[in-house]
Parts: sequence; C-alpha cells; structure tokens
Amino acid sequence: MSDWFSVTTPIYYPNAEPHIGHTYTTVVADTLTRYHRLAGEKTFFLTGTDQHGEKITEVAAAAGESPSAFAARISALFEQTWRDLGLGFDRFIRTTDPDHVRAVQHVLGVVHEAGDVEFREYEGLYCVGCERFLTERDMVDGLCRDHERAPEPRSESNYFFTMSKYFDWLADHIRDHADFIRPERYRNEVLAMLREGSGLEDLCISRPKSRLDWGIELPFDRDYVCYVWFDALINYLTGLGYPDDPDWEKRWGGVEHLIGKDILKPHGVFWPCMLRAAGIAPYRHLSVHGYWNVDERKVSKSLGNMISPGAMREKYGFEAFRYFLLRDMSYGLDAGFTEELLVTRVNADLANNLGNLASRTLNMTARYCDGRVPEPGETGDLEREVADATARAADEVDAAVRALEAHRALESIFRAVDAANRYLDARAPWKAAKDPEREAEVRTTLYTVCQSLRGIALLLAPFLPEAAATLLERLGIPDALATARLPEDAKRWDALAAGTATTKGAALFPRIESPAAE
Ligand code: ME8
Repeated sequence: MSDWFSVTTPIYYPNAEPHIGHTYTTVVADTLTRYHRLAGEKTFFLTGTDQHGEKITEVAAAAGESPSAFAARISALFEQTWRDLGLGFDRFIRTTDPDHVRAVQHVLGVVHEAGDVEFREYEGLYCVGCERFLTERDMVDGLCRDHERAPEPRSESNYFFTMSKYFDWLADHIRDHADFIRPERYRNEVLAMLREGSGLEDLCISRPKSRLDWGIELPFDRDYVCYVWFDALINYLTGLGYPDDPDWEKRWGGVEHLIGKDILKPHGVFWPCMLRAAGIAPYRHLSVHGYWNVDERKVSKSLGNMISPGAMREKYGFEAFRYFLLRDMSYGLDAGFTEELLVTRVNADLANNLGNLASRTLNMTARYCDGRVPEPGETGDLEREVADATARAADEVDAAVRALEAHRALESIFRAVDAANRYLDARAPWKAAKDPEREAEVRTTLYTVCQSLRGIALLLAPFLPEAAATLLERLGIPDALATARLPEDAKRWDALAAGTATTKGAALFPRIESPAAE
C-alpha cells in the first residue's frame, strides 16, 4: 500500500463564482489533508478548474469575452478564494496548463494505439450544463434532471472511446473492492449503471472544431478537439505528476477522489475505464457526497441560489462556516443550509461549549495559578474519566476521518469537550478556591482540564486550524502541531508540562447575537 495520501476535488467549471458546494468539497479535502499529514503520511492536495468545453464558451460569449480570457479570470478567482480561506492545496491545476495538454494527448495516443478509439456517426440529446449526452434516466419531463433545461438533439461524426468493453471488468472490480466507491449507495448506483439495458454505451470523446474549437486537439486528428470530460478527468493524473514525475505512481497509489453525486457517472464509469484502457491502475477510492440544498433545491450556479464563502466569512468568520459545513453534512447525504441552522450550531458547539471550556480553564488558571499549568495533586476516578474521554475521542476521530465521516469525528471531539465541562462543573474550582485547604484540588482540576484542552486542540486542528492554533498558543505550546502525531499524541496525558505559561485572550468564538438573515 502507498504511504501517500493524495486527495483531489473536482476541477470546477470557471463559469461563475465559487459557492457553498465547491467550498464544501474543498474544505473536506483540506481537512483530510491536514489530518493525514498530522498522522505522519505524505500528502498531496489537488484542486483546480476545468477550462474547456461548451459551457465556458457559452458564458464567455454572453460576457463578451473569449473563452480563454473568461476562464482565466474566473479560475484566478477560485484560486484566490481558496488561498484567502486558508485551504492549502499543493497544486491548483488549470486544464489549459501545458503539462496537462501534453498528458491528455499522451493518454489519447495510448488509448488510440490500443485500438480503443473508433470513428462513428452519432445522434443523441446533449446537455451543455452536464457537458454530456443524456440517457432517458437523466431526464424528467424532457428536461435534464440537474439543470432543468431541455437537452439539444445532435448528430455528427465523432471519435468514440469503446468503453463498453470494460464494463464487465469494472463491475467485477467494484464487487471485489468494497470501498472503491463509497458510501455504498453510490457503489450500488454505479453497479446499476453498468447493468445491461441501463442505456450506458461507448463514450463520444471528440468535438469537431467546426462547432467547438475551445479544447485540446486530438493528436490523431487535428480537425477535432477532445471532449471536455475526457480532458478533465485526466487532470488527476497530470496534477500528481503523470507521466514524467518519478513520484507520480506513489502519489497515485494513495489517491482519494472527492466528488458530489452530480458527477458520479463520469467518475464511477468513464474514469476507471479510461484508466484501464491507458494501462493505469484504478484509483483507490471514489468518495461521493450529497448536495447542499437551499429550500430543498440543490445550490447551483445555473439555479442562481448560491451561498458565497466570502459573504459567510464576512458575516460569521470562515471557521464558523467551515465548522458548520463539516458538522452538518453526513458525507454521502444531502443537507439543508440556512443561516439560522449555522448560527444555532456555532453558538451551541463553538461559543458555548468549546469556547466556554477554554475561557473558564484559562481564566481560572490565570486567577488561581499565576497563569501557569499547575502541578497536580492527587488524581482519582473523575480525572481518569476526563483522560479516557479524550483518548477515546482520539481513536474515534482517527476511524471516522478514514471513513470520511467528519461529522462523526466532530461529535467525538465534542463528547470529550462535554466530559471536560462536566468535570469542571463537578469540581467547581471557583468554589474550592475559596477554601485554602482545597488548594491542591484546584491545581489538580485545572491541570486536568488543561491536559484535556491540549488533546482536544490537537484533534481539532484539521477541522478548525486557526482556532486550534490559537488554543495551543494560549496553552503555552504554540509549536505543538509541528511535531504532533495523531491520534497517539492527543492521548498523551501529562504532555503539557506543569509550569507552562498560559494566556487568557479573547473569546475563541464569540456568540453570534444577531438573528441570521438580516
Ligand atoms: O462538474 N452541494 O464542475 P462543477 C454540494 N468541471 N457540492 C456541490 C454543489 C452542491 N449544491 N454544487 C457543486 C464539474 N458542488 C466538472 C468537474 S472533475 C474532473 C470535472 C461541488 O463546477 C461538488 O463537488 O459543476 C460537485 O461535484 C462539484 O462542485 C461540481 O462542480
């Protein structure tokens, strides 16, 4: 098994600004990267934009710009947005990048050489929104299910990738590898697509330049450009260094593709067949999430009901928004977005629960122990319970992250926060401090919650990187993340040395007072 963890997001269409949906996938990728890096693995995080295709030519024409200028402008906006939000990708790929053009032409050449490309006449219904021909199942009342617009009838001569010859192999591969496509519902969906009679056929992989010249030229016929999906999927190879970087295969061995369910078919069917034809091992995991909906409808550029990450940052702070995204969606299922839900969640978990634990602990450490982690006195069952709750959270977080269940990981961390808060309430050091005879008990109590906060901060770092860093700084261990190994390090009790200087600081997450939608 590869010791790399390489995570990819879809490369987004630069046809409008990034919204909550793109932000979600990119935040999950960032969180996983941070976790796996802290777990001592080598990581690579790839994201970018999908520049070619008709969708871009349409919006560019409407804006009075060339497709290349339009795509470059919006791509820069995506890249800058992720940078501003602190989402730490290793490469931002654009499908116009010269190494990508070379990689696509290389794969086309290999697949053509292998005899998997045929020239044919084709007739079908094309949805520009999906950038593919639709089957009956993709439509409701004659309209594309996702884009709610009528597909166009098209007939032209094109090159076809004879993908159907790989369907049996693919179905077997999916059956033999339970976590190849996850969660299971999407694995079953792909198996259903591959079943005979589902309407899935060979893939048209060219567009005549006479109709569309915004794309990568076919190396074996200069009158055609490559179909945008065939081009786009290959970004996952280019981005990891294919074909020339000596590390590309190692990175590829640990690849985790994150996508939304809208693009299951290209990733679940086209892509493994393309890899097979090109003689490349299948990806390791395809992990599919559901939709963020507003008023029960998918948030999308074409429906115009977007939630912008920039606006959410302005209003609530990005970490609050990030927390809500990770906590309120079960990976694989749809989730509803409203600002009320966000405010309720952030106030309950971050302001009241975690924020309160941090501020009580640090304030009392300042007041009763000169701002230093105290020497503990005698410890007993109550202290052991807090230590156990933190250690349990560490194991649960590790399992949950590896199963793509960020919401469960956060639930586990907050069970540890609850345990520490309950302990603090039970020991009530603010009362004990009034009795000089209970001085040792106060020290033990604050020592215990400081240790717990350290473990909690380490576990939170992949999910809330800024808040975790602030908390560690206030606990007097600003460099803890540089050497930490998860999950073990979060379980290490007594790792925060007595005598360490702590600071109080302002509220980690101020309570959001104003009602959400002003
Ligand atoms: O499909 N909820 O790009 P795209 C959750 N270029 N996630 C959402 C979402 C929503 N409402 N809306 C979008 C493309 N997403 C192609 C991909 S990859 C080789 C080519 C996220 O800009 C989710 O990750 O339409 C979804 O799969 C992706 O954005 C689609 O982005």
